[in-house]
Amino acid sequence: MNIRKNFDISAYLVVGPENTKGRPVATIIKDAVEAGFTCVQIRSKVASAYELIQLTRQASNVIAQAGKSDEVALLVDDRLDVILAARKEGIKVDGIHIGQSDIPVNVCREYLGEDSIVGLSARTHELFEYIRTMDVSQIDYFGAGPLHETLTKPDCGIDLDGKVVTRSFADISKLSKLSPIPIVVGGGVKLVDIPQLAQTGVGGFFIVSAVSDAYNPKSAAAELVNAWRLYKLDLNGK
Ligand code: TZP
Ligand code: MG
Repeated sequence: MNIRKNFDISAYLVVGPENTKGRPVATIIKDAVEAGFTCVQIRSKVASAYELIQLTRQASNVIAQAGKSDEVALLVDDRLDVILAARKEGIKVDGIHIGQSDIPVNVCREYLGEDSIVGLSARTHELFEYIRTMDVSQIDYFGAGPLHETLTKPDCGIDLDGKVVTRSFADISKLSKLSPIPIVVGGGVKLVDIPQLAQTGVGGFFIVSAVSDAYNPKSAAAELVNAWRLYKLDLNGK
């Protein structure tokens, strides 16, 4: 089964041990997947390679236990080494998420193979440039944002003068129309943003704290998924 072909970025959880208020990462992932999240990314700037491999193993097991290994993609942020090591240990990891200062797309593609997912984030104005000038055939989706300033990643969207530049729904719609590949938007996204975000035409939303910080992550995740489905349906019905 090639998950790259029916990859769904509509409800995309990004999570690591620094985001869960001390709760196990695997439990948050289980809640999100059971609530209908369609993609999971392990992201940690503090965990060791060993811990990241363990987290990836647990995430892969949780997705398998939910019977969703063929539909919910498991990605790792930045760490090509961790993905390759995890695969060596027999863990099903579906791909990588990188930024523009990380390992280049073509290198990731070469090491991970044609069936893997490679996602790329960049600042929105850089994405416009990227779409105009670069070959996007090796990339499966773009990550864009932030929609709002976020404590989870305070430097997200920071400009040359040190100010955070957030993205309007109009910017996001424009990007979505121009992009030959799907866009997932994150950075400060909360439940109240979902109706408008769904109307921009993007492929989905990515979330850290709205799920991993929640008192009840499973019901928070379910509300997000249901809102997205509802407003997408509304859009398609019009
Ligand atoms: N990349 C861009 S913003 C962000 C990442 C990982 C964090 C988003 O976190 P939150 O808590 O959903 O604002
Ligand atoms: Mg990165």
